[in-house]
Amino acid sequence: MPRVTNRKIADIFNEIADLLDIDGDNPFRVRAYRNAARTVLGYPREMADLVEEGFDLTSLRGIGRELAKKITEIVETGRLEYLEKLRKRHPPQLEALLKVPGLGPGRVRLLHELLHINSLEDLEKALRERKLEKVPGFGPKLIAKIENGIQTRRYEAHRFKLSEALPIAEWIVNILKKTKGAVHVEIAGSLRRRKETVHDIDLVAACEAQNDTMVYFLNLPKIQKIIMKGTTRSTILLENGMRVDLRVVPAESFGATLHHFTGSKAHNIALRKMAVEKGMKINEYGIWQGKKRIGGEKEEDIYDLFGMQYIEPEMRENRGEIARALEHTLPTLVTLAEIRGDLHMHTTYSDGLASIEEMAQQAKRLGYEYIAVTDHTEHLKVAHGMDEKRVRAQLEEIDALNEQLEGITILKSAEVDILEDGSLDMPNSILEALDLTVCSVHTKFSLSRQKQTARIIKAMEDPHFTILAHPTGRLIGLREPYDVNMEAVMGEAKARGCILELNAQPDRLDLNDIHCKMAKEMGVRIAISTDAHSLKDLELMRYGIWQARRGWLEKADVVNTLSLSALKKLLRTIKR
Ligand code: DGT
Ligand code: CA
Ligand code: ZN
Repeated sequence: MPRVTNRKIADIFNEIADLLDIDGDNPFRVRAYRNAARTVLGYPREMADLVEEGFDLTSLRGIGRELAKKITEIVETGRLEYLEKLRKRHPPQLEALLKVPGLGPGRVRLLHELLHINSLEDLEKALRERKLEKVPGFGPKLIAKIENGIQTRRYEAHRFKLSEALPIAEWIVNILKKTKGAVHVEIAGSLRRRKETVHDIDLVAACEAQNDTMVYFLNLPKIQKIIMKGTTRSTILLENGMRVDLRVVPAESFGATLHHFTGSKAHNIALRKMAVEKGMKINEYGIWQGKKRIGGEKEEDIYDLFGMQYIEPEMRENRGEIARALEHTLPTLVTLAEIRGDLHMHTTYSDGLASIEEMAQQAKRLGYEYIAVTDHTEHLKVAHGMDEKRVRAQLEEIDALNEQLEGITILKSAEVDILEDGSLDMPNSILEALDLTVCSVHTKFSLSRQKQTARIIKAMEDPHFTILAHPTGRLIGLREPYDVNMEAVMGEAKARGCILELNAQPDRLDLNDIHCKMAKEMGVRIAISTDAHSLKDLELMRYGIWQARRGWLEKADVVNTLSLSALKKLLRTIKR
């Protein structure tokens, strides 16, 4: 068990204070918990150490026998039974209400008692129905503050990674497809556009009038709460906090509804405007000329209306795709089937879970022609003869495997650190023996834009530099990209023939869609790689493909669509 920090103890006490306050409990008790939280947080030593030393906690300011016992329990078990009991008595969504600006425990209690508001959704509904105005003390100023607060909260609200939402959406779609009366069930929204993060799961179903689809939807396992319930539209909240929306429509309007709820909003608005200019109307129910429906059963109907090409969902962001579709010059987006190899992966030689041979066999099963093994060299120092020996051993093993294996070729590579001064963390004697390198920044993320850019460009000047791995270093929702002049980096890559990676790990997806499009426009080639650390990870390629498609990439832009011989030829042009 990780050691309990003072921060965690203080958080627990504050949460207790909030919940007691909502209950209208004795204000002195509430204040005692808040004071205790402050004492713990401000104390220079860790409570965990004090407990271990048998220190008398009651000697601390504001800590009596009861609170001392609770601190000991938290330190020893990592939890507090009393808090868990309190939580059970309160709707889990109440905590979210407390965080809305303008709402404290007292007001949350009032809303709970008078209007039965238990969640953000309830609060939004009450705002829409103008019920708050009747609550004592809720003047127009406070209501405006709450309304704004909710808006920003909604904006910042937790978004889910594509890889978290998609499997759940696919699971639900598969269940609903089998229900009586279901004709089509499809994922819509940002999830269908394969955005790297999504706010919710939007589903659209075409059903016969008599169907079981909605009933099954409302009875899915793992529902925390039904937010809205109707015959044509319902919204549920899953236990993991994801909202899922289902719309059920007749088959004749399925295309129009699917199109509408796939978005993006900007893409839809642009098309609707064009329809109006032609004296027609597009809405979620169909395409209309006056009161007459002239299409909408299929999504293609909408694009056919303007004589334009069908636009893939990944491109529907109003970033120029409509003009290109009208000209019939849309890119032919790269597909998973076109991928012939994976150029970034780790084996048991570093922190991977599978051997080189296992990775190669798995890649072959996925239909690939080649892989590059790119174990880390972070700890490889020139002086460490042993490490160099180990790399040599790996290269020999690869030679032996290439002799022995049929239908798959293993390229010799390594993930090489780019040091702060822009040099590559590996001796030339080894670099020379590799087929390609995957070079990455793993340290000094906070260098100035100018220094970071110069560092990467300097690294590219090394004749052994092949691919820039995860070029911005971001981790979605966890770490911002480092500050770098991407245009300058791409300019250098173009000049030297270096490749930029699109790392397919769902929490990286680095490059992002905008940068992919920029690379394409600048003539810089991309390698879509999984950075796999296990056999399963090799299947993450699809996430990279989707991101590439959002960035308009075609087969010709992606180096690992090349055959082995074409790739080798390309690598020779980079290695000067
Ligand atoms: P998200 O959920 O934030 O990840 O992104 P989306 O694009 O899934 O947005 P969402 O769930 O609010 O709405 C789904 C689609 O419905 C959206 O992409 C386009 C359509 N839509 C929503 N609101 C509007 C609107 O006010 N006007 C138009 N034309 N379409 C809208
Ligand atoms: Ca959505
Ligand atoms: Zn890696």
